[in-house]
This record gives sequence, C-alpha cells and structure tokens, in this order.
Amino acid sequence: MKGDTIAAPATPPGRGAVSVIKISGAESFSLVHKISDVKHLEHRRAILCRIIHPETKDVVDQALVLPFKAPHSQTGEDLVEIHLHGNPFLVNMVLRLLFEHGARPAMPGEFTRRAFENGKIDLLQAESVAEIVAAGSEVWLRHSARALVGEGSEILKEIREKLLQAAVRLETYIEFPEEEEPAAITVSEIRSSILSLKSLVERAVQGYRLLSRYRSEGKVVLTGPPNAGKSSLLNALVGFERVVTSPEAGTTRDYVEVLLDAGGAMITAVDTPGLREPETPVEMRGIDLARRVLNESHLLVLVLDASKEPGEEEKRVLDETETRDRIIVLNKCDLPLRWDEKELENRKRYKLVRTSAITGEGVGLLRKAIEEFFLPSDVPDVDVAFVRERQCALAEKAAEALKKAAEHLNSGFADLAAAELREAMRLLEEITGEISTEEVLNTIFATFCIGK
Ligand SMILES: Nc1nc2c(ncn2[C@@H]2O[C@H](COP(=O)(O)OP(=O)(O)OP(=O)(O)O)[C@@H](O)[C@H]2O)c(=O)[nH]1
Ligand SMILES: [Mg+2]
Repeated sequence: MKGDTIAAPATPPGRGAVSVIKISGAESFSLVHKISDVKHLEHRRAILCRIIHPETKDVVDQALVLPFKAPHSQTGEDLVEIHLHGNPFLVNMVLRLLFEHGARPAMPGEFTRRAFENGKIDLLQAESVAEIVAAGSEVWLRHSARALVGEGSEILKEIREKLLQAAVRLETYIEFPEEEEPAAITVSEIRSSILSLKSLVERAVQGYRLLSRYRSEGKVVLTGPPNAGKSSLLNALVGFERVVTSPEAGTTRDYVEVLLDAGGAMITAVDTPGLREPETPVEMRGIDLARRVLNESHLLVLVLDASKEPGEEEKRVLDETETRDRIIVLNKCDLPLRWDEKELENRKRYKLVRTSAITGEGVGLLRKAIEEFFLPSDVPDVDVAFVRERQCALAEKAAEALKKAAEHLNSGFADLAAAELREAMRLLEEITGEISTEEVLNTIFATFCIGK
C-alpha cells in the first residue's frame, strides 16, 4: 500500500562500523519515539540516542537518528535513518521492533519508487540509482552519476520543449498558412531543427551502447590450444600458483575464475581448458563449458605457444575468435620463436603481446593491455546519459519518429509531420516517466534491491 510506513536495512548485511535502517512514511517519527528515548525529532538534526525495547525496556543499542521532514526527504515523506552499530543481529532486532509497531518491510526499490511517485526524481534518475549501486567500473559509475543529477533529464526536457514549439508552429501553419512567414522558410527551419534534435538523441543512444560494456564487472577469458601456457599465465597474472599446470596437454578440465583488481574496475579472469578435439567425455564437457564462458566474456586472451610450429589447431582458434575483442599472446617467448609474427600482425586484434609465463617477461604488458581495455581513456562525451536499455529503445523509436517527421515535411505533409513530432514527445516522456504504467514501473523497480 502506498501510504504505509516502510522500513528496511539500507546497508548490506554483515558486520561493520555502522548499519543503517531507513524508515519512510507518515508513522516514521512516531515509530522512532516508540523504540527510543528520543524526545524531539527535528528535520535534519542528528541525535545520539538509545534504542529501547518498548515492552522489556532493555537497551538495544546506542544509535544515531537522522530525521527528515516531508517533503524534504529522499522519498518526499517523513523519513528517518537509524545508524546502528554494524551487526546483523542488531539490525534484525531493530527491524523486528519496527515491524511489530506498525511499519512493514519495504519492497525492492520502494524508497526510490516513492521518490519518483512524489516527484523528487524522474524515472531516468530513479534507474540511475540502481545503476550506481550495481556499477562494476568507475566509467559506468561516472556515467550513471551524470544521469542521477539530472543532466540527461534536463536536456530531454529541453528537447521536448523544442519539439512542442515545432509542433505548435506546424499546426498554426497548417490552419493559418497565410499568417506564418513564407512557408518555405518555416518548413525548412523546422526541418533542420528536427534533424539536429534527432542526432542529439542518436548520439545519446550510441554513447550508451559504447559505455554499457563497462556496466558490470569485466570478464576476460584465457583461451587457446592446449599446453600454450594459459594456466601458467593466469598464475603469473594473479601472482601466485592458483591453478595446476603441467607439460601434459589437457591439464585444465574445468574453468577457473579469479578476480583481478584493476584499480578502477574489478575484472574476472577465467582460465579454461585448451580448445581441441576432445579425447574423453569429461574433456568434451569441459570444452563445452569453456565455450559458454567464452561467449559471455568481454575480452579474450588468445594464448599461443611461440615455441611450437603453428598448425591446424592454432589456425582454427585464430579464425574462430576473429570476430571477438581479443589480445593475442605469443607465450613461451623465452624459447626459440617458431612463428611468423607478420602473419599475426595481420590478424584482427586489440593488442599483440609477447610473454613468458616462466620468466615473467611481458606479463606486466599483458596486464596493462587487459586493464586498458576495461578502463578506456577516452570515454565518449554524450549530452544525455542513458543508463538502461529501456531508455535507449524508446529513444531510438523517438529518433525514428523524428526522421519520419522530417521526411513528411520534405514531401509537404505538414500534418503528418506534426503527428510524428507528438509521437516523439510521447516517447521521450516515457523515458523520464511523465507517462508510465503500473506494469512498467513494477518491472523497473523489481530490479532494485531492498532498502533502495
Ligand atoms: N618455457 C616456457 N614454458 C612455459 C611457459 N608457459 C608455460 N610453460 C610450460 O608449458 C606447459 C603447459 O603450461 P600450462 O600453463 O599448463 O598450459 P595450458 O595452456 O594451461 O594447458 P592446458 O590446460 O592443457 O590447455 C607447462 O609445462 C608450463 O611450465 C613459458 O612462457 N615458457
Ligand atoms: Mg591449463
């Protein structure tokens, strides 16, 4: 129910310096009075108090209470944050007290949903809250933060206003052609303004497509023929012996994931079984799984044995991974080179690196190449920061409507053009949530976690 007072932990479960519980709704202040010794709650004034069990009078914790009076709170309702010591039993005890005295558990994303429904933020901003929490890299964090502070929303609003003006001018022109300036000027002016708005929207979509690769933690998979030194390289990358290596081809049977901390991003590196004609059912299963992981990854490190004459197996993996973002590694470069490097240089790749997992040569370069892939130095500059596929799908439709509007103007159908402009406006309003349905909102907020 909309008017209920809701409560939920705002910090992840576990032990730490503090855990925060959030309460929002008309009863929040009176609930805090019930479970604490606080006499007076004042907007934005933090108070150190005792949480006291209302029936047994036991002291539960010493806590910091931070009240916000409606409408000047995150949700636009009365809201209180209780900062407890970070212990999961404590959080549960206090939540239980709140639930026993009138609050109910918040649903996923319910605080943000209330903020949206009470006009504190628009839908683009609400979705960016979820993206900030889920971001797997600094690049995505920065992008989502731009959306959160409303940069995208403001520009979308401006675009809508301009479209509205254009539509109004067109409609006046349709009804009273004689009152407008010379028709040719009006139409061509409107047309060029529509086209520039269209490219603004398209640029935002392109920016999203380029950047969304950095949304979640990066995944890099080491692949290649058996015995090329994939596992040895993974060990060299993490700096200790994490996986078994041996001169025998087919040593690695399962894939193994490790986390690499790349400064601005967490990257999962995955060692996989060598790709070849499997000799046993177990190996076949392992290779199947490896291919699945390979398909889910953002980047491949294709490891080749530099000391071995390239054969069919090598050619096959080079061809098979041609369409993927990949770093080609010539490993075992401490041994005599049996490869024609020219041939490799002609192959499509992100980088070509020579390494020796034994001496450590080139391992630093490989690590740097992986990090650079996940932490781009030149992030595309966009005016509107879209953070979700939903927003882009609507924006693409809006750009399509604008394209049609311009075409109609070209063919002299001003009324059809005006209708397309209205359609584009409606689509943009869906992005920011001026128009929304219960169903759409339910889907969006279900992806949030509880307490947000
Ligand atoms: N000289 C030399 N030997 C290496 C190098 N890297 C790996 N080796 C050796 O090559 C053999 C195979 O290494 P692994 O790391 O097990 O190779 P892999 O690609 O994981 O092999 P599979 O798991 O069987 O597909 C081992 O005996 C390693 O010691 C290197 O850079 N130089
Ligand atoms: Mg291996």
